[in-house]
Amino acid sequence: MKKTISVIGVPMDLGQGRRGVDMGPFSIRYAGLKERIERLGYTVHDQGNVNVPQAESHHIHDEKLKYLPEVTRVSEDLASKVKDVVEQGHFPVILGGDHSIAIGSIAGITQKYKKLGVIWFDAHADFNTEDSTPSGNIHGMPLACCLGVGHEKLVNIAGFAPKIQPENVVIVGARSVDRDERLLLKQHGIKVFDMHEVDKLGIAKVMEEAIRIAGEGTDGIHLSLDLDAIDPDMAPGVGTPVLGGITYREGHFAMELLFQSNKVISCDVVEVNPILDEHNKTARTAVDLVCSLLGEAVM
Ligand code: Z70
Ligand code: MN
Ligand code: MN
Ligand code: MN
Repeated sequence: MKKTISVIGVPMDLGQGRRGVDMGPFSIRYAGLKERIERLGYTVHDQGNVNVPQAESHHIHDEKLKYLPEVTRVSEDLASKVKDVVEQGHFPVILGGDHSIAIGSIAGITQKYKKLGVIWFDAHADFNTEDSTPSGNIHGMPLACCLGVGHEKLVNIAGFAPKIQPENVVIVGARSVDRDERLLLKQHGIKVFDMHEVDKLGIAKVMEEAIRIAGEGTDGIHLSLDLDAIDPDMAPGVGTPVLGGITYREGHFAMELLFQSNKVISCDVVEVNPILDEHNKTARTAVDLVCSLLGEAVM
């Protein structure tokens, strides 16, 4: 019996400065997510969207942690929804919204999968704190928060910290990391396969290592897929496109290797912004990648 997939939308744009990423869940659904996954033989439950406050109705109180109370509230809500679906044995596919939603999704998943491995596919490292951030945007902080590094409100979502251990975490695709953020990564011993590493070793070797780091001795792997990891030619609809990313084919091959590992238990799909996109290309790339992750190419 195939796993049931639960889709949860999080129309979150408060973790960064550009409008439109709150429409990510709609654009990914519009690109045919449910139908495409059903065609692979899975049952899909769309759980709808988590409620996210409108930016216009709130103001920024702390320039180093923009919309902290609102992001905290959404994270708690998302964590409890994700916990419910993993307890039912479903595979959650959480649709952003900006990457700050991973704070809540991982807080939900780790209530069942206590020793979780995480593969963070991203052009960025998302390892800033309120002290290191150049922007005050919380979407630059979620990975650190999951490791217990950062503001106590964000670190303690769902009432416990840390959610994950540095030895089970790996970043793939990085090519835009801030100077202080780099020091934090080193200090906490996080393995980063940046684009230099992907060029040098090839995506197959990088993924083999990533699956080992996140998969060995853990209860499962969570894939946190930021579409800006993919090169802007196939993923132009993101807040900060960075040249020199993962190619379409490398992305698919990585997803296929993850499927074959049989260890992935959940994923986030984040930073798709249809306002900045070209005819929903980025959402379509996202759906294609999720389908490869679920075994489309190798069945
Ligand atoms: C920078 C910051 C960032 C996108 C994450 C950028 C963060 N490191 N940008 N995802 N698109 O502001 O913390
Ligand atoms: Mn206010
Ligand atoms: Mn990110
Ligand atoms: Mn990013």
